[in-house]
Amino acid sequence: MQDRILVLGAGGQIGTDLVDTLREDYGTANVVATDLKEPTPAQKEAGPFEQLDAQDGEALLALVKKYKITQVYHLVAMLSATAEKMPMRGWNLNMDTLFTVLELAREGHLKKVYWPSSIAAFGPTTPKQNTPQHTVMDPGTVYGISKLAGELWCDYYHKKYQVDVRGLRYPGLISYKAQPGGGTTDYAVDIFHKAVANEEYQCFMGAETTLPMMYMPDAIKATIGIMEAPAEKVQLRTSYNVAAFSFNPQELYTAIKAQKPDFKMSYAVDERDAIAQGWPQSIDDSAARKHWGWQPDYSLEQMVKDMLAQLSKA
Ligand code: AKB
Repeated sequence: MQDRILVLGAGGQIGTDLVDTLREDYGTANVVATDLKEPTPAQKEAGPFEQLDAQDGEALLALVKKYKITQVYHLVAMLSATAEKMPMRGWNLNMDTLFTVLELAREGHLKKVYWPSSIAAFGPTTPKQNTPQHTVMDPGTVYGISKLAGELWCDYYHKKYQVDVRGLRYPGLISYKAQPGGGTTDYAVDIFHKAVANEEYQCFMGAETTLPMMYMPDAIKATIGIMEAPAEKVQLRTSYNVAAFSFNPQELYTAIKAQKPDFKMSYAVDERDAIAQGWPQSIDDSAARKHWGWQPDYSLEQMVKDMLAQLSKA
């Protein structure tokens, strides 16, 4: 049977790229994009799009039936920085939407579910270098707590109800098609927009605050990779560590400046730096590599060159 896919949060940073790639792989008509926001003319033209509040379980079930959906990629989330400003709303959104989708799968409406975790599921006493797959997890943000709890619920639904749910702990993601919204790692995208506009960038992250990061093509490759892996290879149903490279703002600035020598950056560090201080600096993703063959394609230098080239075209 042809898989039919529904993407929740399709207008977000990951969703925008993911929908394009899924449509290339599965055919436009087989990938339904949904988002809380009204579709743009481009989204309407690109393929099936439905406006949906992912917290509305009945509306979601109606779409699953209407389009005979077999897989859901659940990308709805309130990210770390925003959720710190409205903790209960962040918690409710992140958890309610996950339960809605897990329940649909438990009831037999879905064959497979994708749900993303994050490096935010780790915390201040987690080993910061080469953070292992299995280690101390003591997240210090509402977003991180929701990701850790979500991972455990995914594992529970898999063990107890045989729900085929798969997930990744994303590092900071860098992309040119859509802006991130409300994350701690957003500076690593904002900086490119300023560089291409020939404007100075004021960085909210401390110069030496190192975080694991990944270019979006690799994040999409990992996401579709784990979803297409044979079920027996996906041995962990919490979420897998995945990694590409790590840098701090000063190192990213140096890499951009090598391409754009006039680019200038200053610092106005805010509370997002403290969030980042509680996260890993580099990630051990050997379990993902061993179990289902993950490996990234882009280095920091390749990502910087491609970001500048893509944004300059726009
Ligand atoms: C954030 O900064 O909140 C996200 C994440 C690392 O999950 N980009």
